[in-house]
Amino acid sequence: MTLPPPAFPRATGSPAGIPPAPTSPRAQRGSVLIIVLWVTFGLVSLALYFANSMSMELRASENRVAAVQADQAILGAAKYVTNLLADLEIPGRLPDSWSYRAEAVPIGEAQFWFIGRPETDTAQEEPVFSLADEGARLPLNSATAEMLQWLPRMTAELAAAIVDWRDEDSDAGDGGAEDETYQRLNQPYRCKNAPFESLEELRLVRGMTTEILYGEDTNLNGVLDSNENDGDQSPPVDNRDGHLDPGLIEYLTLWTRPPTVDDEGNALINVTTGDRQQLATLLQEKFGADRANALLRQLGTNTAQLASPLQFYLRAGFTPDEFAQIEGSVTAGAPATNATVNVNTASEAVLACIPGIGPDLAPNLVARRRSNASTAPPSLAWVTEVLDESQATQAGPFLSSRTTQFVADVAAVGRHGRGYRRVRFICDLSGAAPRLVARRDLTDFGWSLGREVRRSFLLAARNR
Ligand SMILES: [Ca+2]
Ligand SMILES: [Ca+2]
Ligand SMILES: [Ca+2]
Ligand SMILES: [Ca+2]
Repeated sequence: MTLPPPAFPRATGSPAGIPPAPTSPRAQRGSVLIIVLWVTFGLVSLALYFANSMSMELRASENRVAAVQADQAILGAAKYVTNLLADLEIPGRLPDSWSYRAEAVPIGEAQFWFIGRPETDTAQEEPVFSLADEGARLPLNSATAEMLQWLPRMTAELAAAIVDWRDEDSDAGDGGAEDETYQRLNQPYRCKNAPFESLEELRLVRGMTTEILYGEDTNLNGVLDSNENDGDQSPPVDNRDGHLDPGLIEYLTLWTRPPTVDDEGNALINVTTGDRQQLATLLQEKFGADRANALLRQLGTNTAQLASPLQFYLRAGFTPDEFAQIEGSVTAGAPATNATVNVNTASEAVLACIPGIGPDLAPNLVARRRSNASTAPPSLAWVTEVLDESQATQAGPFLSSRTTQFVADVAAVGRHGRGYRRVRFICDLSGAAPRLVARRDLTDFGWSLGREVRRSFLLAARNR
């Protein structure tokens, strides 16, 4: 019996009946190496991926921590301001900038700054660090259309529309806008017919644009940042003239209130409607009986037409020094409903809006104020060196010499200059104790601390 030939197992991929070449140990080791390399490569990629996402997470949480630190610094700054303003050396006047800390003030690992306003030069590129005077601004809820018209970027129609927005009636002023206009819009809404509650509300008024409201100063720091002087290379579109042309928001306020008490907390004496005996006592205490009698004689008994302390000054014939001593104790006219502008701090653009001053006399007033320099206590009397009697009488009801509302525009950063935050507070001193009456978060308006501060953080980061 013959045996059949041995059958070779058929290997997949081998031609039938041909045995596969035996794999050498070296080839096997090569394959394993490649597999191991791939696995290692995969593991390393995964590790790198997770490391990267962890480092991103770490950085994000560091930023969050820094932001919390900055928020805390802002709260600290608010406390600092209320304490500082509770004890003003010269009531009604912003404390001198050397008497408090306004720049890179440390609170733990965070720091804060007060963003102020430059005295004059609007071509300045680095911010001024100080508190600011809200009384330097024009009161939006009481300024007439004729006054508003003189503001930069304003038109007669827009001024009329602003007044229509806040007045109770629905009769449109000349070129203004009431319900009828707003109801015709694609997305209609009602005219408010009530006072403004925020300056941003102006964006609802017919004719208002973001350019008119914010102007070139898009980060609202009062100085010319590089993007605000490069034409249309980066927002905003600006005229590249090397000067800051701010928007309306820079000149307006909702927060000024005339004081009702003097520096000691006593009610003011109204020289128009108040008790004459009270006035006589005040004058006798300050200047003695003889001088008091002379002043009262000159004033006369018919005071019903006195509309302002400035008119009182002119009528009674005080010397400027005398008047400065009693100014903080008197008021005049109807119970003050109109908020006034501080003539000792207001800009030329704001003074130009005041009746009796206007754009012609505003530069003279500012020039005279600068040459007079420090007058302590602050006074109105010097205004009559520039305005004649009729101009001063016209301007008087709109002017004050002191302020009881100050601005703390606080910008803060946390650890390593991260977590930028900014909040603008209004501190009101018109009552018995300082009160924060308004708070506006300005973080979204972007970096406001200028190039120098940013550079110092970059340098510090490089040296870490
Ligand atoms: Ca109206
Ligand atoms: Ca700016
Ligand atoms: Ca620009
Ligand atoms: Ca400009």
